[in-house]
Amino acid sequence: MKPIDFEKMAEKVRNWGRWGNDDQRGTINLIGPETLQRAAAEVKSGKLFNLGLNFDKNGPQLGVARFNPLLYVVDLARPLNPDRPEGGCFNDDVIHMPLQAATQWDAIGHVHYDGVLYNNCNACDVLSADGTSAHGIHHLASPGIMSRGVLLDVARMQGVDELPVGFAITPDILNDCCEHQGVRIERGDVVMIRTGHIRRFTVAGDKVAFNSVQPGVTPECAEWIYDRDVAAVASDNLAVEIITAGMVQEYMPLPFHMLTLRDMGCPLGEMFHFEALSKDCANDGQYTFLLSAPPLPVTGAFGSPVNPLALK
Ligand code: UVW
Repeated sequence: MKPIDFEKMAEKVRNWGRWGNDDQRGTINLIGPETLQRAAAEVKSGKLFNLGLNFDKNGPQLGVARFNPLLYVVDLARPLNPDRPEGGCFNDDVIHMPLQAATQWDAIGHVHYDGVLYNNCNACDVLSADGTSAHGIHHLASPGIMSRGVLLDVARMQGVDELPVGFAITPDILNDCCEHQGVRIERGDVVMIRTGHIRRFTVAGDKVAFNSVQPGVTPECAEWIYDRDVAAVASDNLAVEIITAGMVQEYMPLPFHMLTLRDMGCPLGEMFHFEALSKDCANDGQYTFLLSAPPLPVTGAFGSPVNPLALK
């Protein structure tokens, strides 16, 4: 992406100051009582869908820094009364995991560029080895992320289980998908974009392919999100945006991350699992639902695991 195009887009979508200079919640501020009432009105049949991956050692991670969750049992069949081991017992455990290990929210402070985070916060002033004092995930956990969710099933619209790895989801494609499904994005919605890419891990079991080049949205979709006052965006791939070979050499790698998180203050949900929901939406034609996806209030963290629920 040419620097000039990026700068123009960044200026357009920048929400700094929109909710005050001390704002920590970005576009989650767009979710008010009216949005939640509209979200609740989407509940018609009582069908409930889980949109999360399990957190365990068989997760999608390959790396050393981002590794799969490790569970340790620290108390096993421990008697409440040590003199009566045949009496009541309990089991306790500890988990060691990157907050980005599987289905997760990126906090607004997850990325920055030019030394500045969302709302003009200087990175040197707020980031430390203890986390961040600005735009940490805990700010999105109170009261939490709940809204109307809208599934944009791009893979299904294209007639495939998984979009090809180089497939770029443009604003025109998002518009086509809305029209195809008969939905309109409203202020405060959480837009959930299905690429099918997660199946390369969940169905084919190919973690290398899952962590490699992949389909996703183009940077221009940040303007589309901004124009519709979307509260958050989630997808079933690794990074919401398209990942191409050699992207790290570009002027601004992960441009959609930078435009949404750093400029717009719009949280990103990654590795959401839409397969069961997608089938049901295609069957009943209802692509909108009540979404409950509260992050864990980990103070000063750059992200959080989440177990999102969609209720129709
Ligand atoms: C990076 O890889 C930097 O971010 P994410 O996990 O949000 O895709």
